[in-house]
Amino acid sequence: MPSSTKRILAKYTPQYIEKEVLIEGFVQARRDHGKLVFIDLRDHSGLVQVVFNPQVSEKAYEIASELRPEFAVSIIGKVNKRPERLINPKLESGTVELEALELEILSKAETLPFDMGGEVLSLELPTLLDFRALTLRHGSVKPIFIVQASILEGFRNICQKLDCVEIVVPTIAASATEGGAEVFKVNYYDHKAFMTQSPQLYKQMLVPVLERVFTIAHAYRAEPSVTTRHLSETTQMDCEFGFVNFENLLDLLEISAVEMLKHVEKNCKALLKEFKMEPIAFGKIPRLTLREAQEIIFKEYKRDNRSEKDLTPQDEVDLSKWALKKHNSDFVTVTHFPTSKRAFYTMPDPKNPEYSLSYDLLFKGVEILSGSQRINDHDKLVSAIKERGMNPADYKMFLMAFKYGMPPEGGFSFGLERITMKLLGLNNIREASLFPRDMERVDERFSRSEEKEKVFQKKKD
Ligand code: AMO
Repeated sequence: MPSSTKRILAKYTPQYIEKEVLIEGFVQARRDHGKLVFIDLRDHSGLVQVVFNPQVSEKAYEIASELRPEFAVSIIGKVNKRPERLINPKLESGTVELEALELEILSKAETLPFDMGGEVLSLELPTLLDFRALTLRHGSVKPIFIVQASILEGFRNICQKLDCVEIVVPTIAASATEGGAEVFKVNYYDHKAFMTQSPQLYKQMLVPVLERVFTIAHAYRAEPSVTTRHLSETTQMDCEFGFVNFENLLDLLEISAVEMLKHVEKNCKALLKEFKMEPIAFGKIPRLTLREAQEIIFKEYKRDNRSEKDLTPQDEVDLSKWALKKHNSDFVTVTHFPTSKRAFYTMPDPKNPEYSLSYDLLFKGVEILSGSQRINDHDKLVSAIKERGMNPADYKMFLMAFKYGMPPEGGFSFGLERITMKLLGLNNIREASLFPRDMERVDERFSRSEEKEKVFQKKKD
């Protein structure tokens, strides 16, 4: 191939009618019509049809007979207008086809383990994940991560508008960041260390430094069960603000959620349509205390969970239905969870310390965010650590920040994969993670003895 020719993308081919162009990409499908060979060529912009005609180039036609799905190729060809009846309205390049003059195979591919050519990939989830390096290429899977990139961009944009500085924090820590048993221990040069359950402690330590911070961080949770909403490694989008009160925090979290998702709706219109999702309902977000939420569940859905310490997954689904019906909102904010159920750094409500100045944001039936006003008094924080049976010595660095002046502060954390899942109507959070980690897999599925398999199946949702 002449290296001087500039590559153009499939979707721009209609701008080059009657011109010679170079395109590069993968063979999506090949159709052999005897005298002619057709391929759909896929690059990161989309598809374009290429025709190999021996009358035009004997050599290219001959090489084309070798082509199979997922071969990477480089083609020089002439862009021809398609006759009216052959226009494909589903393709951006559907008004043209490329008549191949030269063809070079850049990389061959083995025979695929299943058909990747159709519009949908009808595979069971384990197979979809077992062949992740391949299935991610499919036209029904790849867009999930384009939308996910837009969520991240929307989050960054709103954080910058809110004057937050982006920080990068460690994922190896001296203590369990959230407490509890769901923590992976690391053998760190024969010292005790943990994978961070969240960026929590680090973002708080940065408040006296930068006042407003945000981070996109990996969080590791040794989840003891398998559900459709939990991963063992997840991506959290966190904010932390100094000099704020509880009301400010509720406003900030709601603005962040709305702005972030409006950004996605604006920038991924066509992709969201492909997932057949209704536009997001952005009515005024209702705010309920946990107890008020449980009253609604009792009255409207006849389940009496009024003394429970948290919402059940079904409560989250029903509350979201209620918020949509009554407030035209796909979001609902729930506040004041019992202090004993929240992490040690959560501020108890001074009016009733049994409950805390905490909140969750539900979106389309699932909690996508959690956070709180924090305890910013050093001694109270030490007491809260002790009350939970933990050792303040394990939090030495964290506590140092509080010893030397910490303003009233608070923040929140969004779960990236949960938002992606709900936004696109996916059934399982694993579909919203490029390489999901859970009890049964790190890249590859673990093999288990029959006995272990039985125990494992019991832990499934
Ligand atoms: P929390 O533990 O509620 O709070 O996590 C915040 C958000 O992260 C997502 N999330 C998960 N997603 C998938 N799999 C998991 N195992 C998982 N765990 C959490 C959820 C959840 O709402 N430090 C606090 C936040 C704060 O107070 O600022 C925290 O981590 O969407």
